[in-house]
Amino acid sequence: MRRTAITMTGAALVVILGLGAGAASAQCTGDCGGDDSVTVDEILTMVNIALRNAAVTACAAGDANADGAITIDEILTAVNNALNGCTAQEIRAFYATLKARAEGHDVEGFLALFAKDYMHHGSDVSQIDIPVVLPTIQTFDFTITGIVIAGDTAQVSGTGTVTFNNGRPAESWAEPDTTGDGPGFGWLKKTADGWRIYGDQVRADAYLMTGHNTSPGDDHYFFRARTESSQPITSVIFSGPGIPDTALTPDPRWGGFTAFAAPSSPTGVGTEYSFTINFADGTQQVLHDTVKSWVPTAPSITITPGEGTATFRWTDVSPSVPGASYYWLEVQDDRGDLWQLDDLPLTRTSAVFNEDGTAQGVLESGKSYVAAITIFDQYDDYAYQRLDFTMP
Ligand SMILES: [Ca+2]
Ligand SMILES: [Ca+2]
Repeated sequence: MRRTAITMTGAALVVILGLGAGAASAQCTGDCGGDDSVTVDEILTMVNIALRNAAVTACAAGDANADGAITIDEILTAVNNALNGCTAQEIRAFYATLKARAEGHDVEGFLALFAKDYMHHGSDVSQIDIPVVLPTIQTFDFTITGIVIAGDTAQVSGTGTVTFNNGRPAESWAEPDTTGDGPGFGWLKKTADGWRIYGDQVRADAYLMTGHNTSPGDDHYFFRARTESSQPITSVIFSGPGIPDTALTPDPRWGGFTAFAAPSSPTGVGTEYSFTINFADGTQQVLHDTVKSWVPTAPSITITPGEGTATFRWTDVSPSVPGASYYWLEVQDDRGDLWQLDDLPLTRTSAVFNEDGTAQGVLESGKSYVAAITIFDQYDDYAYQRLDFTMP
């Protein structure tokens, strides 16, 4: 309707005088009066200026690039603001600033665009590695497809794409990012300093993986529940169908909190489990994750010990594992991890102890060890087989 009004302006040119240059302080193109909204009257004023029926001082806020003239693109921006509100323009400008600071490798300036109480899936701003990643950014683009404003917060949907100057493949992501993988650029909050990245305010990341132990004589399915957070946590309870409520405990190997729980039988894909997280400050959040897959089978492993080394061979079961992603070989002694090969391609079916020189010890004659081969799928759900072996 407001667009129609503009096409009629030729018949209704009204010069509105007396709106001072003070309105130029408004960020909103076309908001001649500085009240944070653009009205049809204000657009008519801009049209009059463009037709030279009025001085640009009649609507300094319409002259977005301050060149003393009002052009069609400035009128179109004002129309957009009339339709979508001035806040949308502020938010678009915010992402332009984000892009400029990212591509300018301005670490301090980029960090300043995060709210002080930013929190996204358990990560605060110190945990998203901006000082490390920003200098490697070539281009940073964010295409906005929608803005929903609620009070002093905004939920922005769109797509971000980043390219890198160090050969790392380009990355794209969608906002709102509900997976927790991204930094939560789609959640904004208006602070005294302007719009800032706020994150989803979820104070922990909680996720459920499924496991399947296929070791001889010990074939069973289980859940591996994990939480991670930048916030101190006092306790986490994992609960849902088929398992007793299970307390997570601090995970010395991977950090965060972990628990294993075995259902009597695998629950269906999509079954929801909850994580009741009690934070040290007395607050609580309940997060959820669902069963995404069960890996039906693990490779069979055979071990051929030799003089100070061992050869591990396994069957490639990836054709019978939907979304199979990679293998992982681990060797442990009685103290724990001795050697591991991570993220092995599915074409690999053998390895020789310490072929990459990363073992934390040697295989000693007469001692017993454990080897495990694990296959992971696209969700990091997994199945493994373990075997003991004794060195000759
Ligand atoms: Ca106005
Ligand atoms: Ca202009």
